[in-house]
Amino acid sequence: MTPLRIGIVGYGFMGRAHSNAYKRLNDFFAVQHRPVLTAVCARDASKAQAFASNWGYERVETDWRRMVEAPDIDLIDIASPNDTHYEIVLAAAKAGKMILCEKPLAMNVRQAEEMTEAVEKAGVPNMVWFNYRRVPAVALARQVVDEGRIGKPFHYRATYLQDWTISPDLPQGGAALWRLDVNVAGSGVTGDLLAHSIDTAMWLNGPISRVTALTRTFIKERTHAITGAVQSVGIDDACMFLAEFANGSIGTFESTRYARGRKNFNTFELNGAAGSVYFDLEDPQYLSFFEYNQLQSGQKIESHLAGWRKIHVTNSEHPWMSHYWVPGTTIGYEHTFLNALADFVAAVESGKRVRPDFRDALETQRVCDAVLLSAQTGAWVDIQTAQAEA
Ligand code: SOE
Repeated sequence: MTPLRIGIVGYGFMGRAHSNAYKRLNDFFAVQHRPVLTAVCARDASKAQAFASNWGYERVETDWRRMVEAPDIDLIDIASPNDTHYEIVLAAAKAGKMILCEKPLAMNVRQAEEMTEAVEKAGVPNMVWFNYRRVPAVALARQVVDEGRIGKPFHYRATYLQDWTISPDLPQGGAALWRLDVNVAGSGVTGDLLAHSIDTAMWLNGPISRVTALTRTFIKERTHAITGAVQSVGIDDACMFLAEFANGSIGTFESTRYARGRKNFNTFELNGAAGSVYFDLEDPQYLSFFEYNQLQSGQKIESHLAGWRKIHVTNSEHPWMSHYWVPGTTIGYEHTFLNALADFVAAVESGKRVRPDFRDALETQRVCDAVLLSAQTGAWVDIQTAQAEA
């Protein structure tokens, strides 16, 4: 087997999720590469060392440039805060490394364009960790769409709700709460949560052509965890937007971190002339599907038995499930990263394009930026470029 020597930047929640995928890849997927946990990089050497010891990384680096240039690293994985992605990607592409990057790809479209150009010019395999595409039920929704079972689409409806920032006492900034600091995160729920919803939406229903948005910052000032000063809050705590898709359907997107009781409530529904699909990440083993397919005298009608079916997406025929347990048994959140990694490595081996790559993530970034601009101006904003073909 060929070693795939990993250098990861960041040891937080995503550093753990990705590391778990590297460790389990060969247990479940018959690929030719074997990930080697070579280095973890972070500014805090002792925390990085604790992470390295726990997950089995061979060494610790405190300067990402050294790690990017190290000859014994094949792949750079960026699991650090959003404001670090740009520089690391440009350097890693220049060094000819494969690159996996956390979402959102960049702080803004300008950065995302440069990053996409850099990886394409360097010809390095790249992928962005929009992991929810790799929930088997979400991938089954895509299959249902591809099979023409939704028919002409009319509506797309997405929500992504959490509740962990409601307390005004929560500081902003620092290792744990950088998502609240606009200088580090770039935006609030738009880049952090709606980027997921937009990626899924465009994957299922095609490009978004224009948007109009409303954002709200409920708590205007928070103490900064690093400076200790009370500073104004620059992120969007909540965002709602309307979208028009290029295929003529219309969509609503809603996200907040102030929906009391909602922890990671990521849902979508797509309604077409022939059928509908509905998914809820808090019930992730299921895809709900309504099919308008009862035939009577050659005509489609709704019979007395028509209704939503809740498909338990755990059969071997379902995406990725044959790699795990027996039908009826479930997999979890961590497997979405494992599935993504397996697809990435298989694509490296076959020379095929893996999705979502930087070009896909750039299109998502265009929508995020358009949403934020629309929220500022109150106007509809067109999304300028065409989405790469799926
Ligand atoms: C935010 O709370 C967060 O951790 C996001 O950053 C992740 O992308 C999402 O999957 C779960 O929620």
